[in-house]
Amino acid sequence: MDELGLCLVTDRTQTRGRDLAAVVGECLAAGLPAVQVREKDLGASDLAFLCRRLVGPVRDAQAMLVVNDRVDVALAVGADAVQRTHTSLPVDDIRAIAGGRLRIGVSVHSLEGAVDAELKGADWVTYGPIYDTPSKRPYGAPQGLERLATVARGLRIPVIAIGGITPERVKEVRAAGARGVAVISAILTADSPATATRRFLAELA
Ligand code: TZP
Repeated sequence: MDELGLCLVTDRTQTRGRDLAAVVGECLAAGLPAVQVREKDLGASDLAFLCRRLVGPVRDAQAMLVVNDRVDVALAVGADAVQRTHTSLPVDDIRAIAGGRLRIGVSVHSLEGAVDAELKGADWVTYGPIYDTPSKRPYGAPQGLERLATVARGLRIPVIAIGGITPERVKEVRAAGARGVAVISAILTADSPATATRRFLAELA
């Protein structure tokens, strides 16, 4: 599976009390190709501790480890990539710090943001929310499939769709031009995160 095909984005508050590292391990064993550690409330030390619990299983599965926002933590734990958000260091600074040691994903919410990220040297953009999703309601209406298609057409780098993605929606977001999908709740809150992962992978195949 293409490592950009399916990325589990973490939120340890959504695991229904299960240990996040155990849930991620189960998903990796099911074939998950990428994990983005996104725990906004953790400081650098706790974030690095969590990432280090995940590095071994991620490596064993030959998957990709992405750290949200923190280029320092990404480098310290030997991650593969950093995911830039609108409050992160600019792509130029990330590149200056990380050199060729990290790939850079950029979270964007508009065509302009996506084009700018590509120009600055992003390796991919994550665009969304495509569908309604509770955590993003305060920021307005979802982007929808048509805008996703416009962004995908306007870029050369891969576009990853995020926000309200379920296995049932994979085919239409791919048809709109997304290279892959990034998912929180449809995997983390599932009765069986491994089964949910397999359902995504089957739709992506
Ligand atoms: N960025 C855009 S939507 C979103 C993020 C982090 C939340 C995605 O969560 P879910 O549960 O997969 O809709």
